[in-house]
Amino acid sequence: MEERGMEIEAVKKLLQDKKRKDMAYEKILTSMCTYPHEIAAYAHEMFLEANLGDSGLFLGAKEMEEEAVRMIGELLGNENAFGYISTGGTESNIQAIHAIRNRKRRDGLKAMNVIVPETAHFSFDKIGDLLSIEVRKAALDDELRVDVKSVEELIDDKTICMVGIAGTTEFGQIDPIEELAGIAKDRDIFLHVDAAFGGFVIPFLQEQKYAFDFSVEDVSSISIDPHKMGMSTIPAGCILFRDESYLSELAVLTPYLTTGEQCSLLGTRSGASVAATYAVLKYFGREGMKKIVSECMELTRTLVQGAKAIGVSPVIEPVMNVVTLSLPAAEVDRVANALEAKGWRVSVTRVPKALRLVIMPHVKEETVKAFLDDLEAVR
Ligand code: 0PR
Repeated sequence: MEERGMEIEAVKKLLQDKKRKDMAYEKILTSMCTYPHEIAAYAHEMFLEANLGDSGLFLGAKEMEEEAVRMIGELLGNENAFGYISTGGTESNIQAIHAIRNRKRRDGLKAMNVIVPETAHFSFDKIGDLLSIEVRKAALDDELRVDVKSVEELIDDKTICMVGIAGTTEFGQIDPIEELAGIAKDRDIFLHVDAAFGGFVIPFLQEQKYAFDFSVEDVSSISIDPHKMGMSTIPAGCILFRDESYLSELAVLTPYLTTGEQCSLLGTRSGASVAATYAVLKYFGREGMKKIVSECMELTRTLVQGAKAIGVSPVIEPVMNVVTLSLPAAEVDRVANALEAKGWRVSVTRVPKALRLVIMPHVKEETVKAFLDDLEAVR
């Protein structure tokens, strides 16, 4: 830091220079984030200073958090679910496993394990590390859903939790949550559903309905991210528990604050993105959210049809707005690099190796057409 500060206009100029180096979302086909809706940006700015770590000082922000949690719970089949607005899927996943870990640790269990699908997001590797829990990875079926038999084989008397994913990061696939719930019930195991991406997509799909949320009796907790398909500002996730006692497992006493205890992983936390989440949910309603998802799915179909027309097939028929395209293994990186050279941002999946595209609300019809032209040219 310099001894003397700069003029405000000079700082603004610095910021503009930096902003020019950031990519605009238009040609980004790798991201699960997008432009926040304008009402989200408005709400965010209005509540910039609100700290929900000391929520007795910011009663309006606190009310919005409670209302957002209620609205999201209702969307996921239980308006009486318990939870809070987190910083995203990673924090929500951590807190779900943290809660059941604490419960089992009090019961005297040691050397615990959790079972996640091979497709699980890397946040579960962080969880294994942070909570000193073994993370066992279950195999997939042909459609890249978790193989329930493989999950069953991995269960032992130290298994405290199974995870199902509703909208896998790489393939946008939905695990068989009802079947996992059947095992959870029989074996009395906590079942966490990672719907960080799919939570704001699956309830609005027209073609097919999937049971993945609290409407499935033995689902214990769910992660869902407003900062992905929820059109909110970053950082906004949400962790919900069916049973309040699990949220209580996370409580830490905060005697000198306006609140007696905290269940969040963070201390100081943003009221701004909570306000943004609340504002978006109020503004769109179910109808508005359905329209966004329908548009993304329509473009997803256009992309898949166009790809097939030039001889490129999807790895699985897209279930949601994530498309993975099969190319000969030796060609995937070359094609991805050639597309990047044309200004696109695409990613490559691990197993099977394929080109991955996420069709977020910033992707428009002309973008898909231009992308297909470039794909045809470089393949
Ligand atoms: N669970 C699932 C199913 C996810 O897809 C993700 C993130 C998480 C949990 C973790 O969420 P947070 O990143 O909010 O903690 N999925 C994307 C990914 O890692 C996130 C992302 C978004 C990556 C934008 C890149 C990007 O540009 O691929």
